[in-house]
Formats: sequence, C-alpha cells, structure tokens
Amino acid sequence: PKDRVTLDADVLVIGAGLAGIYTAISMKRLGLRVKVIERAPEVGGVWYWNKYPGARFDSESYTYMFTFSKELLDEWNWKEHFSAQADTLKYINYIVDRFDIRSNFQLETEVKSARYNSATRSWTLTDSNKRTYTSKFLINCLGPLTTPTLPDIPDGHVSLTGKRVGVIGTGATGIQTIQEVAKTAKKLTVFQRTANWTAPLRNSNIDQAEMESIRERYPDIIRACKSSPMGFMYQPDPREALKLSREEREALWEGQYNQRGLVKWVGNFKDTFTSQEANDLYSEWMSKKIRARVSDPNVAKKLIPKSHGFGTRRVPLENGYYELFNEPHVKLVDLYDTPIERITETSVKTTTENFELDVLIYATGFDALTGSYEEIEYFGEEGLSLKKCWERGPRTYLGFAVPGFPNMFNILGPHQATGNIPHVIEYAVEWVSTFIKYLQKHDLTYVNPNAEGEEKWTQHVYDCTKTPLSAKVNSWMTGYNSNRPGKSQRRVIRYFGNNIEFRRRCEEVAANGYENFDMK
Ligand code: NA7
Repeated sequence: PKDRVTLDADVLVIGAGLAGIYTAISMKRLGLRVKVIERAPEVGGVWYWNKYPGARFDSESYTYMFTFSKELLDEWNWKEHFSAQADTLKYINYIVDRFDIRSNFQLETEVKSARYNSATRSWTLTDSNKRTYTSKFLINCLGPLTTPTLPDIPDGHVSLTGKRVGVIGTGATGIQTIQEVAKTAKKLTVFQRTANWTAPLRNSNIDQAEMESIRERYPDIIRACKSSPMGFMYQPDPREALKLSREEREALWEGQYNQRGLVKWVGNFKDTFTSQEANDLYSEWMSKKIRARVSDPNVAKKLIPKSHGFGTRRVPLENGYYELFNEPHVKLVDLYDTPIERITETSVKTTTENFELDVLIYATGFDALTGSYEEIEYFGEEGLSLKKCWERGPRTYLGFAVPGFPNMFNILGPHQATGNIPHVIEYAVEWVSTFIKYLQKHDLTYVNPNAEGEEKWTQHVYDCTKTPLSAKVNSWMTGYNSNRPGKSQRRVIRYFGNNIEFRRRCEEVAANGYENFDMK
C-alpha cells in the first residue's frame, strides 16, 4: 500500500457466534492480531439471543459441534441427545476459555458501517458511538438467521405460568416454544398461518457411560457427517421411493419415525425431495400420522400443510406437539380462515374473535441471510455500496467474497453451503484461513474476486435451484419474508447445492492458485 498506517488489528471480525469464535481461534493460530466485535453483551450468537422456552438442537448434539480439536472432543460431555440452549451456551463459553480468546472480543458494540480504504488497503469499522476500528482484513460472521422481522420475543426470564399466552408463528421456533409454554400456561392460543410439517425428536439424557461410547464413535460420526450432502450423520437412502412397493417404502418410513432426530428428513429415499410424486407419497403417509394423533379431524386437517410437501421447508422436530391440540387449554387459530386484524395492548383480534392475552410471543422468523448484511453499510472500492450491488439479490464468489470489496470475507453469508452449521463454519473458516496464510506467505496485501468468478459462481448458485423441491416453495430458505417490503417474493439467497460439491469447487479454486481472485 502507498500509505502505511498503524492498524488496530490484522483482522476484524463482526459477530461472536460460532463462526466468529472459530475465526478468532484460527486467526490467532496464524499469529495475527484479531478482534471480534459483537453487539450482544455475551458471546454465543443465536445461542445467546434465542433463550425462548424450549430452544434446543434438533440435530444430535454429538454431530452438531466443532470437530477441529481433539481436546475439545475429549473434554466436553453432552448432557442430552439434543442439547438445550443453556447447555449449548455453556459449550460455546467453554470453547472461548479453552482457546483463551475471551480478550479478543469487544462486546456491546454495534457496527454501523464498514469502509474500505484503497490507499491503505485497510478496513475501517464505525460503531453506533462513532468509534472506529481499523484492520487489514474484515471477516463477516453475521449469521444467517440474525435479524428478527418483528419485535424481540420477551426475555426467557418472564414467567408464563398460569398466563393466557398467544404464539404467532409455527416454524422451528414456534413449534419448540409452543410445546414448552403449553406445560404451564393457563391458556395457549396458537396463531398459525402456514401449517408446518414436524415429526418426533425423541430426546433423552446422555449418561456418562453413553457419552463414553459416543466418544469412541466420534471418528465414525465425524466421517459420516463430512461425507453426507448436508453434513448430517445420515446419508439419503440410495433407493428411489417411486421404484419400491408400498410395503418397502413404509418399512423405511416407519422405522425412521421411531428413530430420534432428523433421519426422517435427511435419511429419506433419494428422490423424496426432488420428485413431486415421491414427495406426495411421503407427505400423505405423514398426514396419516398426524390424523392418528389429533382427535378432532377438523383440527388435524388444519395442522396438515397444504402449500408444501414434507421436508421442502426446514423440518422442526417435536415431542407431543400434535397431542397438545387435544388438550382443552390449547387452541389452534387458522389465520388463513380468520386473519389477524389488529393487535391491541391486551388482545389479538381476528376477523371473527377477540383473544384476550397476558403475553403474546412472536415466533415470526428472520430476515434470513441478507438481512444482517443490510443492517451495516458496507462501502468497498471507490465508495461502492454493497446494498446497491445486492439490490437485485446477492452476487458472490463462492459465497466468500464480493468483487469491489477487497480483503473482506463472509462466513456463512448468502450463496455459501449450509446444513450442519458448525461443520459448515469449520470448513469455511479453514478455507479462508488457508487463503490468508497464502497471502501472508506471498506478501500480498490485496485480494479481490473478479467479475468472472462472481458471474460463474452466481450462475452455479442459480442452477442449483432447478432440482430441489425446497427451492420452489416460500420459506426463509427461498428469501421469502412477508414482513419485509420487497421480500414477499422468492429470491435466490441460499446455496441449494450440497456440501460435498461446495467443498470440491472451493478446493479446486485454491488448487488453481486461487483463480479468479486478483491479488497484489
Ligand atoms: P420461520 O421458519 O421463518 O417461521 C416463521 C413463522 O412465523 C412461520 O410459521 C410464518 O408463517 C409465521 N409468520 C411470519 N410472519 C407472520 C405474520 N405476519 N403473521 C402470521 N404468521 C407469521 O422462522 P423460525 O424462527 O421458526 O425458524 C427459523 C430457523 O431457525 C429454522 O428453520 C431453523 O433452521 C432454525 P408463514 O409460513 O410465513 O405463513
């Protein structure tokens, strides 16, 4: 660079969730000065913010974790097959202390803008108090589901016992919350717009003996996750549902229904989520399960999704969700039949009824993937605005970088592989770290993807939306958000390719000397 200046850090990271934490560990290992800026008063990201009743994993704890450190695998004991939020937050804090990075975090600091300076080849972040921070590299670890689209749910400390509670939303958050709140609320009203498919979680505690046996199986579990398309422990069944007899199909489905976890989604027949016909068969079979569990056929009918097939949206898991609607204190309100007209201080008024409530919980989702990037003003070379560049949808190179925004990397941003999030984060952070190490080795202080890389990657991301049924329904995965102006139609924000293909392409780019990146 022409102008040499003293920078506050080599690497600034925005966000202290799992991605920010592993980035800090990795940068420190490279001998770089790293500072992570986070608006929350604690580390943990989603696992700090989402303290709602019932918040927990619905992937097996011992698969949904970091694998980069043998010590960590040896030392940490999971308490339940599906870890609850409080224990997960403990795990995250354990990592921060174990790798001695707590002093690398600056908490309660909200970044408002990030500006690239071409003369110094550096980034300047400005926080809400107008304080500034400078660095060579900027790594965004903003999280895919960070920006809630309605006011925050009341904090976890509010007691709901004996109260009249309403919940709006039946996504993964709503379904977990509803089950927990129903245990103590006097009355629970579920305001459901789109019914969602959900199936048994089958959680249980893990005692010491079981933990030891899981630990012995860690190498196999980790290998299984790394070789599965979405990073989960289960491989899709290689058979096609449409080529089997009804008995053969139902044997697999019944077995999986009785098993714990997401196997009934990610371990299904390989055509279940690409062939409408195969998906219809499975959805019909699942509908029967719902009808068998709900006594009132009218309520059952409302709980069975019509707009989308099983697994074409993220499948939340449950423990007695459907049976709740047989209980006298739980009421289902179908917002398609009777939409909400108004919310007052004490009630929710639909077109036909006024529901007096003590507490109303919004489980109405997030402005996924791009929302968190819109909360910060990013300016690249010559004042280029990221908002402008992404006006008609995000465009990236490998989901990691954007032309015109040199020395900036995104972890788990738009157009990057998803699935088993901790595993995905590990891969992304390691890919970026290896790249930064390469830049250091070659004394390069400038890295910027070119337009060709961006065009090719963006085209590939769009091509990947052609096959999966999940790319053809409204959900946060397809960028649909009815609460945000301009987002009530589908947008290509997510990578619908799989992790194996994603990694193959990233490795190829690295092996070719980081092709389509300009470096100097
Ligand atoms: P989701 O899955 O986006 O669910 C949001 C829910 O809120 C969904 O049922 C929505 O109905 C409902 N919603 C949103 N806005 C409204 C309004 N205005 N009125 C009524 N109902 C509304 O978010 P979650 O937080 O549950 O889960 C996000 C991810 O976190 C999840 O997939 C896991 O990966 C972890 P709609 O379907 O839009 O009709």
